[in-house]
Amino acid sequence: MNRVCFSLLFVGIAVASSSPAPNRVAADVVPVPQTIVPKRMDDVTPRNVVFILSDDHRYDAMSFMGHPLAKTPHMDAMAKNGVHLKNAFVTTSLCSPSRASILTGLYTFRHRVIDNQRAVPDGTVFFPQYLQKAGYKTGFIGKWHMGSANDDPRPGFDYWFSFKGQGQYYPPGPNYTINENGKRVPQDGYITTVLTDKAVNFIKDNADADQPFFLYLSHKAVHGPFTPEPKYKSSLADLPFTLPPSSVLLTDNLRNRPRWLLDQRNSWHGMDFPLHTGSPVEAFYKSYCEALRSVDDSIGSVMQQLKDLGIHDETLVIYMGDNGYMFGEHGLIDKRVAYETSSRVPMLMQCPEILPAGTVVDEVVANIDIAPTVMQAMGLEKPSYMDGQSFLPLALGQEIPWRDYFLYVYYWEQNYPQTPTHFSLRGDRYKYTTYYGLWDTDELFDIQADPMEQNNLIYDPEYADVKQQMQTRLYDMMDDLGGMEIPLNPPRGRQQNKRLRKRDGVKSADFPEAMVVDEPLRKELK
Ligand SMILES: [Ca+2]
Repeated sequence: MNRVCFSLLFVGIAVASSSPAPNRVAADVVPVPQTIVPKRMDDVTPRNVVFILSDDHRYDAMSFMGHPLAKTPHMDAMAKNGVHLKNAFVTTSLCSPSRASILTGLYTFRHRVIDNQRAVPDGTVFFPQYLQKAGYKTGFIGKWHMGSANDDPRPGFDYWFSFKGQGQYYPPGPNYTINENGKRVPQDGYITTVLTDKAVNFIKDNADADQPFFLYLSHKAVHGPFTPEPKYKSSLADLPFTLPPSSVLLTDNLRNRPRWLLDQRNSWHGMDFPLHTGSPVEAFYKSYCEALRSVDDSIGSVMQQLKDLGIHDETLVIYMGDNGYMFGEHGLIDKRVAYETSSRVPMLMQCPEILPAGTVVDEVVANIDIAPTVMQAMGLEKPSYMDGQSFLPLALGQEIPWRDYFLYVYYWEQNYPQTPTHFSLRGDRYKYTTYYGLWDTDELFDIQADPMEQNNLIYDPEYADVKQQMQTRLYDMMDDLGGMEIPLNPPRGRQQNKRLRKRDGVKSADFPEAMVVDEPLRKELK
């Protein structure tokens, strides 16, 4: 699957070196222009695109993946009738940063929406602005969640239906309202259904227009606290459940796991004190999968509307999650970290007119690729400043240059101090993660031999060269992409920093065995 590393920004990472190159010159980072100039592709007929995003849906929670709890017939149908991009990732596993990457085509260190607390910087360009400028009809329906101060319509959309922050599964009171094109309207019922109804109406209203449409349907579900629709509540309660093997408590650190990881187990984002409750992970997981059933129904409703209007086969539909989620993996809940279950997302695509049914794409695709992909489907060239690349050719079976290494970044949040800043590089076989600004261990995994990331190879002499190559490549890549500075923000909001005493809450984890010595290392100094 590895093809020649692709051009422009990624030229600098094509060749691995075993030691840092002091005279290396980083590739130029193309700045984001402030004028929107869409460039049409002569050889592409623009088509309608529906992009459906869900919240916190992990990559494997679909029934066709063999998941023990999820029931997702419409997602299964998308994979059967279209394309399953089975190695889909997000560049930062967190709601706002991931959404900003989808909308800008940029890495987090470039769009600078580094957490869930802050607004988008002035001057940010969202890719639907190009679509709108090209004359297409654009609609945004659902969770925006970049800036909680207001839910005013954002640039790039002809139709707008959105709410502040996370939104609500049910209206919290009689006066709760949603912003529809600048007017306050009540939320009439369960949020997934409300958003789906608006989406279906948008498609109906725009199907006969002279120009194609772009719909961005952005679900609140399945973000916690997980609230299933009444018809699905407790529908999975009786299914058997087992925690993942990586959830087993380690009472020492002979396997050289990071201290922060072992400490996080007893925290807001750990399975021993999840969200500071005593609730079992099993109950969380089942509610999550029950809420997901309504998202799956939403896909079914959109598909049915496309069929009813006779535009099903010509419309490109993309489904993805904004980040993964852990239910006991590594002793954690939640996302943020670079581990597979957190950074991987479901990605499905369907367009029977052009995409062969049952296609599986192996290449690593990401949230930064959505903007270029949608733009290509609508006959517009990708702006050169974007970090991502259209994966439409991959789905068509075309041989194109593609990334061979994937960069992941996460920036420490004062609100959730359990998870450190980290940078991670994932190739076909190895994954290297460094935790920055922390006296702790880095990690190296052979993800082919050890897909659950349990055996840290970072201290194994046999892998010293691999570690060095991955480290060099990671920093070269960040240099080329403009990621060598860490964005900072002042504290804001609550800090979830508590531990539960009865679960060893006053003790910190052991240092990794490889970092502990029994004798002085410099015996010549008395
Ligand atoms: Ca999310």
